[in-house]
Amino acid sequence: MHKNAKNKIFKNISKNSPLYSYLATKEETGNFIGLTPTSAGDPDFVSLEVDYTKSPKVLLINPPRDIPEGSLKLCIPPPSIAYVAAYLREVGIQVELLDCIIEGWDTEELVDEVNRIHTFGMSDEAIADYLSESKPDIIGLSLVFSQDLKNLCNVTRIAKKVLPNSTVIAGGLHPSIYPEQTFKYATFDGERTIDYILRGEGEHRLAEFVFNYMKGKVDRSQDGLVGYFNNKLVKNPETKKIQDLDSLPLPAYDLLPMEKYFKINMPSNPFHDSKRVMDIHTSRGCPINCTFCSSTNYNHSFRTRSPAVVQKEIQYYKDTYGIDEIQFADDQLLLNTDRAEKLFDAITPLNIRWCTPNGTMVIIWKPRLMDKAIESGMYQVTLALDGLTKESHDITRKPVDVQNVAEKIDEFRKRNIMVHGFFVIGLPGEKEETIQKGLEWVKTLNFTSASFFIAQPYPGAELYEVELAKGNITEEDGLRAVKTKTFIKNLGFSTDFLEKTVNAFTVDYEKIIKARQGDAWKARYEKHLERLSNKDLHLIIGSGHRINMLIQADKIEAN
Ligand code: B12
Ligand code: SF4
Repeated sequence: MHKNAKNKIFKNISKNSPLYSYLATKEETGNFIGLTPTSAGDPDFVSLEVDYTKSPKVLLINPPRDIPEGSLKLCIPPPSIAYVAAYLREVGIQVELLDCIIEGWDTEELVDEVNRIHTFGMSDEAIADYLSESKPDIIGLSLVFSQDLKNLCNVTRIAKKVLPNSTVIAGGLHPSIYPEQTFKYATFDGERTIDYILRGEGEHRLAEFVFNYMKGKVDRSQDGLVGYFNNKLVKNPETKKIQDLDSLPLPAYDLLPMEKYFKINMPSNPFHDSKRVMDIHTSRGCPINCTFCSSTNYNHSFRTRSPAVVQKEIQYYKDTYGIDEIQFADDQLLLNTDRAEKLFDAITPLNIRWCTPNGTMVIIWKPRLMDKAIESGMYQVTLALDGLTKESHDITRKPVDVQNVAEKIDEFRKRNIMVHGFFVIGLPGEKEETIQKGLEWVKTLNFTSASFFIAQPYPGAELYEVELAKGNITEEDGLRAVKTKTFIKNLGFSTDFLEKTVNAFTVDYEKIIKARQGDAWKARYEKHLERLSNKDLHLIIGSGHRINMLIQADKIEAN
């Protein structure tokens, strides 16, 4: 076990689990430049049967997505492949991007009748046509959500069929932590359709891989590389993280059809305030260790970009794309308060609106930080309480000062800021009475909107590993896109109670908010409700009864 690993692995994670071995072997410190060898020991080159006399073309793909019926089809230019592409391009590698979601926006298919799950994005034929036209030598696929593992593997299947000599590489959180499972799902008729997995941040690793490829070889001991050699799995730990995030070029969004995203206009917070919106990441990582979160295990060490560089990035998007809003997608935008204040000071002159669709921690917000944030353009904040009571926070390890929550919300509301609440309900160890008590308390809070998530075991999270080890879930449960049900057995309270209570409360709370806000509610959502109801835009998947809560709340009054 690596010397730093002990602090991060909680004793409840089984020693036999992939997450344990992933955490035990990785170190999150150190810097490296992709062009120098990153092998843990000496490089161990293996010959590749490729034509390395020409410069290879790399195609990076964001696969189609699964979502439950009635959900809003959120869609941003994918930062994962755009970041990796920018670095490849900077070091002179020919690279192209394909976002199957935006390119197949209107293509939807019901893939799970029981759970009413739909896949949207390019059809198999469209992907095959694209590949045979583009003819990349190396195809890199990105998996952001575990629930899309099958979609990623379907693309690798098509890739190997159309271009059998291409080299196929997968990356992202899920393949990094669960490489064996990823290879298993990508095996069709006994043939593996993924050649390698590159664990962790892909910028430097993929560049190094391509440079070796150009010499006709692969380094079997490359940092984070996983692959089969002579039919034996070689699984190298990911021991390096990029410390100097400022050294990375801006995501290569110019390789994506940006106007299509602006036209669809469904970013992370789809109820935005402005017309042209982009997501932005000012940091990576989160050390908080909430039990239900996979992100903290994948990127544990918190690293930041400097305020001046973020300011330049926003200015660039303003000049290039005419954006008028940004949405911060950091896991931990505010962890370092001093830096957050400097960031807000830096963006104040840009005259831009902004919000935090991702949760921020309630305990961090103090009046001075609020004022600086608001002065710099914040119009909405998301407070991630996640648990409903002190007992639930003890279970999740989320630090929340429950007694101050109401006051913090009121402080924001006094300043005319919209406040969204995040709640995760139904964790093993919670009780019916505490859930009910907690929801009664939520009714007293002055949120302007809230999301109530039924706790899901996301692969990479401690919750997933613990429940899997106990036999309360299966691996398949971690790959479902279902959000309105729980698949965790032996919760200690009735599943029926949980699902009915949470799903009904979601709509009830929206009604409470709507009644409280009166005309302001309508004024805020009118344009969005109108847009969502336009079927030609395909902004909501399917047409079932589990439609978005806002629309339900709106319909209830109309009826
Ligand atoms: C922004 C975000 C969203 C946004 C949009 C995401 C999008 N891309 O469309 C929105 C708000 C829509 C969203 C929604 C949800 N999200 Co979310 N989201 C994120 C977040 C914060 C950032 C993702 C991101 O863009 N990162 C930035 C890029 C640069 O990082 P990256 O993707 O990891 O890519 C790097 C490496 O992984 C690697 N890499 C990636 N791809 C490839 C490919 C190759 C070939 C190589 C070599 C390398 C490589 O290199 C990249 C650059 O270094 C992540 C947490 C996180 N920090 O990653 C959660 C996260 C992905 N979300 C998560 C979840 C659970 C959800 C929801 C299910 C929540 C809910 N209950 O509704 C929904 C589901 C949405 C859906 N499927 O419809 C989980 C997923 C867990 C899992 N195991 O599946 C995460 C990890 C958060 C968590 N708490 O654990 N999300
Ligand atoms: S839920 Fe948020 S605070 Fe908790 S570990 Fe994940 S990113 Fe950090």
